[in-house]
Amino acid sequence: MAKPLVAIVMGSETDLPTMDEAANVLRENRVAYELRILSAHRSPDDTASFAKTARKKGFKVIIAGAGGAAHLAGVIASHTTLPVIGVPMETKELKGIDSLFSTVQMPSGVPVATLAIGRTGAKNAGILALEILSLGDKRLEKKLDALKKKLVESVRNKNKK
Ligand code: RP5
Repeated sequence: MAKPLVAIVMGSETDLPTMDEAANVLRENRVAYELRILSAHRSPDDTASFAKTARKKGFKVIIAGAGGAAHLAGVIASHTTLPVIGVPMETKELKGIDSLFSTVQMPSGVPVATLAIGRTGAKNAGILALEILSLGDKRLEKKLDALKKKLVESVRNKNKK
């Protein structure tokens, strides 16, 4: 089994159906990843220790999804220099606006690359992770080129009906 390059972390197992979108992209492109439940509020010490050791363990990118007062991606980014991609979960009460604002509004010096709310953001997080990894990986560069072509075709095909 290849060493995981991407860590997909989430605040709760209730985030898993959304974060699976990121995992699917990585699996389809044969990139090894690790899934983990870590909470900035419920298990703060475990979250910090994961973030502090992630680079040494060989991870290249961290995708962090959380909802509500969504501090997971930001807390992780505060403890690592790896790129952190944030995915705001959709929430029942505020439709994910709460998650979006608390993930995206990071202070100067601590970036989190925050994507769209919910499944779209999770899928794009998987693709963005591939793009980061492709900087040093020709196989992934080709896969991403193919993905772009597929997108173009899918729009063109709509006009052929
Ligand atoms: C956050 O609180 C999690 O990321 C989740 O989106 C939200 C609700 O968690 P549960 O109460 O469903 O475990 O920490």
